[in-house]
Amino acid sequence: MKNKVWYLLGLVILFITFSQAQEKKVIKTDQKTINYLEESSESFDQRMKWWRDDRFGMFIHWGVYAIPAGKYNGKEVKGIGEWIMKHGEIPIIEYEQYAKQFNPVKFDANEWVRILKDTGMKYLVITSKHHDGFAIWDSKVSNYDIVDFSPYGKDVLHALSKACKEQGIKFGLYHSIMDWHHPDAQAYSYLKNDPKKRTDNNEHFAKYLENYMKPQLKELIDNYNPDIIWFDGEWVEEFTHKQGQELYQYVRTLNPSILINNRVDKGRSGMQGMNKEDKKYAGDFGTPEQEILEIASALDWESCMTMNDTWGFKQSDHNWKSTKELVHNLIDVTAKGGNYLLNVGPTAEGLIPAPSVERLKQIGIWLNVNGEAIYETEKLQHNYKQGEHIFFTKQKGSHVYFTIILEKPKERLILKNLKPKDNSTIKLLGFDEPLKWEFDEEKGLKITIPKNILKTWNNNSFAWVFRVEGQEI
Ligand code: H79
Repeated sequence: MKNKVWYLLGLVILFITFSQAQEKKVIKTDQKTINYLEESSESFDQRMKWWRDDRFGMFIHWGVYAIPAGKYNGKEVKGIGEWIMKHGEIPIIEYEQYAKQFNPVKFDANEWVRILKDTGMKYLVITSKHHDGFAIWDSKVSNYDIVDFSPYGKDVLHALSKACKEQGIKFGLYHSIMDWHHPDAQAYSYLKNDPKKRTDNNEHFAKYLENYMKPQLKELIDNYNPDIIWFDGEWVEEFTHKQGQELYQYVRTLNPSILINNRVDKGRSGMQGMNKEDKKYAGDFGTPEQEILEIASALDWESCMTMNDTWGFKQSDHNWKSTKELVHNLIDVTAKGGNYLLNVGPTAEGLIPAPSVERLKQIGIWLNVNGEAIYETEKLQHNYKQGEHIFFTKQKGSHVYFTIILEKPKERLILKNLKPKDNSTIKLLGFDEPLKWEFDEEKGLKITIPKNILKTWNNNSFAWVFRVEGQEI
């Protein structure tokens, strides 16, 4: 009897060892055969296609910081809301008390995705983990998450990824490399000026990457199948260029079709967000933050921006941009070949603030009429702009051009760079009436706008789009 038990046990051990060896072998060969850092331009173009076509996405910064909402110990803390832990110098143990209160009972994933869709946005990027280290999904790697640590007890990312998939919206995750909560990752944030500062920060940080961040990313990719991983906080000094490249490789190995921003590596030059040119850095697109590139770029880029002055909800921030400014930004970005990722910071209860909802609704009304000039467009070969208030885009792979004017026009609009096809019709989107036009090699294209149409320009016009079939000159 005893012998039999030993024999069986031996078999089990042999089997486990064998299957583990097999598993390792598979992972190794995969990593050897595909170097994702050296992708052909065809494969890159194919992977980027949906993102380039979609143009407009919603950024969501949501986490524990929505509870203090900018105030600590009754005092207003300066700066962006999601940085309150750092700017308010809140000790970890105190910040954890906020996490213990996080109970967003009004959160409704379908409602958020409905708002996003009605705005005309096509993809979502939400903070799975911001710099404060708190996870808004049910992580098995840590207890510091919304299910294990907070009264709410429900997995927000599960609900949101499901709602997005059901409603045809691409789903992305923002994930911070910097982490103010994990003991192995804190050197930059808390111990920097400490006389007892660790001298082995790099080793600790490497452990945090291997044993914590990567397993969490694997969970996220396995469970929620995100289309984008949007890294941030890559500037911490312990994080290296080599680790960045490995991280890129790691994520693509888990899902080859995923898109990854350039903050996965150390290439970003300041808030302008495009890569420095001295090395080859990992990452699929540049990330200008709170700004729009001055001129078009041949590289892919996405401008992320707040609607007021904070990413995470802050009670006292009422400095909202006007809808007109937001629509103009979307046009400016699109004409320069970029994407626009516009942020909302929901409250601790789980609601998108009313001033954001109002603006999103208005943007949606504009896009409903004029979206043709934004989605699936490309930038013009020569001029994306004429003067300060006229922008151009072009329907991909066709001869249809869009002239977008940001201010009320006069009765005649003169364009220097477009030659319409003979006998073609020029229309103003939203109006049925074909417009009179004349073309002269020297003077350019002259479009006449009837008075009855001109009269309809009002505060909610934001911008008008002329559809011209022809060619660039
Ligand atoms: O998540 C939002 C913000 O919390 C986060 N990024 C957006 C998307 C953010 N973190 N920090 N900041 C914004 C401002 C920090 C800028 C700096 Fe730097 C970090 C200055 C020096 C280190 C930017 C990155 C300039 C150089 C590296």
